[in-house]
Amino acid sequence: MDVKEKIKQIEKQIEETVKDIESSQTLLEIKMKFLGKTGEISSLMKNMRDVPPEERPSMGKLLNALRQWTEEKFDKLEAGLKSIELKKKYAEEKIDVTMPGIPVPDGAYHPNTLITNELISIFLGMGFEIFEGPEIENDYYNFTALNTPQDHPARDMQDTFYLAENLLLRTQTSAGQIRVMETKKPPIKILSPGKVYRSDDDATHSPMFSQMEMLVVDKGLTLCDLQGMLDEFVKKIFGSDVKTRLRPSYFPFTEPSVEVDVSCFECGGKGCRLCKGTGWIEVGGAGMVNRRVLEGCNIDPDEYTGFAFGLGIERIAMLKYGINNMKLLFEGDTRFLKQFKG
Ligand code: FA5
Repeated sequence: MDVKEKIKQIEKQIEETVKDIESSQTLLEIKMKFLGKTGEISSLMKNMRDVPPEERPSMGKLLNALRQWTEEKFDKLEAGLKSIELKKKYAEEKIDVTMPGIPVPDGAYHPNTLITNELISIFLGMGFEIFEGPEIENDYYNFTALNTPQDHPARDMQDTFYLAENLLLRTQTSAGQIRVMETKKPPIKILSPGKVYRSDDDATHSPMFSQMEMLVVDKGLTLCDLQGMLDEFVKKIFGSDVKTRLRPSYFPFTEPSVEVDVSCFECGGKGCRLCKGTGWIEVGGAGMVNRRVLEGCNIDPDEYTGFAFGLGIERIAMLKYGINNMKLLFEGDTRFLKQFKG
């Protein structure tokens, strides 16, 4: 067919196809049919090779004019359609600011987080710094440097998860005491929260739980300073009427060692179900840092003394919020968790 004829035909075809077009997407598809790499106009241009050389300039002119005409036509149509589509989109997306909102339920802090934050704020207020040790520890920091050598019977007090011969999941945040004393010289005032692991599982014990450790090393510290600090912290967390009591105990890394009891805040010390009739509730272990531990960290025990205290966060949360099963703290049941608003 004669090229001029073909051009006319294409123009007519374009006019007809775009006549009723309503979407810019369809327009784009049609545009490709004519102007795309394999489109009709491009094919015509490729056929120029077959046109005799003397006719090429005039033919080229005609084809360029067709191309330009087509491009302008599609551009114009596209602009018009896009503007209609945008208006339609805006109309559909119109926001009625008078409509009632969709309520987003309030989140709640986990009881462990509440207790941890409370403890941190109490101890930061007393001038403590925070230290976080690793959860995967080696035997040295978790036991040996804490005066608990390989064959020490106290290793049986904490059923340990071993990862390799010398590598374990720490059983106590006390491991952090050594890491701190190795690198920092007294005066030391450290608070160390974190997860610990033991092969232990019942209503009041979990294989993974959280502890919070306090360590103070300075000149002239005595057990009275420990009791003074405990009194202060216990009153802040459980109430101003609550008293503390130190009971003799044993930990290899403290000497003397004590168990820390608080007077039952439920019955005021008269005896109830919570304190099992004793009037006292145990909250953690403590003591004066054993001089062998200080020596191992190159701190002179004749110049410095220290005290340490370790408690279980879940245990404090259970006491404070009256939770009777530790499992509730790990199950993630939102019916339970949403009761705790911080
Ligand atoms: C210790 O872990 C010592 N490191 C504490 C310490 C620190 C003593 C500094 C002296 C100086 P104990 O094994 O008693 O002590 O654990 C401390 C607290 O962790 C307990 O009072 C209890 O509240 C909590 N606890 C122990 N085992 C579990 C468990 N399986 N699940 C939940 N809480 C636990």
